[in-house]
Amino acid sequence: MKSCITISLVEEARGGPFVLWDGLEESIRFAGELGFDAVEIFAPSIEALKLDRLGGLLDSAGVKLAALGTGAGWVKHRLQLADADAEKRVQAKAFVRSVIDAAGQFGAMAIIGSMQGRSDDQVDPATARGYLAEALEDGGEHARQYNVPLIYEPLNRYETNQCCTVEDGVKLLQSLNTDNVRLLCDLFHMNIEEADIAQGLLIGDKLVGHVHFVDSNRRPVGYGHMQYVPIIDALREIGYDGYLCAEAFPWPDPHEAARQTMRAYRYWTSRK
Ligand SMILES: [Mn+2]
Repeated sequence: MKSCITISLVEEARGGPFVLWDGLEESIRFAGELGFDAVEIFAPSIEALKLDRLGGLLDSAGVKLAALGTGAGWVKHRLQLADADAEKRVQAKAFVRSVIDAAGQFGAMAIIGSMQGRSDDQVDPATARGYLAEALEDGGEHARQYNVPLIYEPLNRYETNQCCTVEDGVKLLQSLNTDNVRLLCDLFHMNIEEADIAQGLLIGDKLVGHVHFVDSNRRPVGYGHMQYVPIIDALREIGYDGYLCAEAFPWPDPHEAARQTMRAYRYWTSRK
């Protein structure tokens, strides 16, 4: 299992669960200095990623790009994949494809989280789920050219009513024609929704494609009451070899949150 840390470039998301906030250059440099294998970036636009310079920044820091979030599609542009308006859904899918293209050139994955949207007065649950499935088919097949899966994240009930558990996510993925979508198992959401977090990971099995490594209160691992022994055991049991990525509040501050995440990562992955 590899280490990864989140970088946010989205000012509107201040207060959100991202660890590093010091801009692209400084955040990538700091992640490399602490020994992280990779970074996951939450950017307001493709332009903000400075794609012509990103490769050089990553190389000189010795870190890889693990993934790009698509959350700005919702946070900044109010685009979501289950919108009642067909034109908005087209725009949302195009935004996701643009993130897949940006990530793909670095061998990185795009993540569908808040862009999955939800059912509401205008879109009933089955229809919303159908719109989401359609978008995952589209994105999953689009990502194939880069030899990476598209990543879909079940969220807790306060953030979506599409899929809230790993089991529900597995059902959705199994209903698709494409086999190129994997699940993001975020321990914070799982702590709210799963009866048993380790069991949820076992249900996810080979469909687990990315992990958000965080504590019960969304602080860095070690600052809450999550029980990691069964979680790490379950990840080993399913042969998970992807990233443990810290998507956590920058508590008590970004640099200490990053250092604590690295201490916790080393502790839990070296444990016999
Ligand atoms: Mn997450």
